[in-house]
Amino acid sequence: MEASRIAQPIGIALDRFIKNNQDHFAYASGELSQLLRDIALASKVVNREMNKAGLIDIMGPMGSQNSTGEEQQKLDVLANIRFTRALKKGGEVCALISEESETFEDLNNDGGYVVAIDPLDGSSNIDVNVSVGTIFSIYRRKSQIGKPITLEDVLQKGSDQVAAGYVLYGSSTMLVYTTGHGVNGFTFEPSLGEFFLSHPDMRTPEDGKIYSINEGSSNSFDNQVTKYVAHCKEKKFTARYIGSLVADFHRNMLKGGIYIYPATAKDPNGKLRLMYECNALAFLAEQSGGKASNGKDRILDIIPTSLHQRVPFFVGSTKMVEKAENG
Ligand code: AHM
Ligand code: MG
Repeated sequence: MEASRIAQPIGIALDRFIKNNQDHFAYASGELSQLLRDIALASKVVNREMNKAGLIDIMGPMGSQNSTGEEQQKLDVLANIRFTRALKKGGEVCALISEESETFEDLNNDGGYVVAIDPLDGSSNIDVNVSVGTIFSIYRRKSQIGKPITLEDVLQKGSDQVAAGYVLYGSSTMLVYTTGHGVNGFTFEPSLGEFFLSHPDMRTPEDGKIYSINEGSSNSFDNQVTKYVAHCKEKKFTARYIGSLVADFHRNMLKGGIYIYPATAKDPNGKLRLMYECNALAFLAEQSGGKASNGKDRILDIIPTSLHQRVPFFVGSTKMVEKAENG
């Protein structure tokens, strides 16, 4: 379901873009704008840490302390701390769901938003200098401001998202997000410390020729997925699997393709998490003209039953996802 799309000139700074488009938000109080800025700020800090990743061993082993006396952390833990801190200080978020925490965290009871985040997805790729990402979903809280957080606040379905996006720490760092009016991508300019609009109104091609799936598990794919992979080979599609969801998704959105993480013997419900991996990317996929499902049903319609619930994930070009769904 696409609403009106935002049109802005290439090169506009993220802050200005957010400000210019504030009246597109359902509740244009400025809080959601501030929240997006907080996420952008934290991502710049994480980006800085990421760029030093290979140097950490040189500068001091894990377990040692840095100059400000903090323990040196693995980057996914560190990213979680950075985002949590930024959202807590910002004040707009009442509850934070994170891949890194078993239960949700109460941040500010006066906040009107709930955030679900995977602070650093694909973090096993950092050691080998491969792109990783941050994925986030933003919801309005359902309970009254100031009252205790309820399960209804934290277990909202994907179609309730008011904004979602990702940061891709790749050959350049990009922030890509939607507020339900199309998808826009911003590239980080390190010397200025600012994101600039580089990919306005991103569109997923309706069809594509790239398929991304971990074929190492092909012995345990069900018939539907086995058949679809055979179809991709028959058509001589290109296989591309980085093993870093944000990077695979980003490439497919730009070039046309499908990403599948199906149910496998090891992960009977798939590996990926509904609340902070699939919902955000499903929202972005739909907003850019693509499609996302669990192989049968629309991801955004799934009513979550737990914070860390897993789902099989099929996302990308509409025609490819439809073909994969129909076997
Ligand atoms: P993570 O959240 O533990 O980093 O796992 C998610 C990652 C995705 O980025 C990636 O697409 C997938 O796991 C790869 O899994 P596999 O190695 O099983 O193919
Ligand atoms: Mg993850």
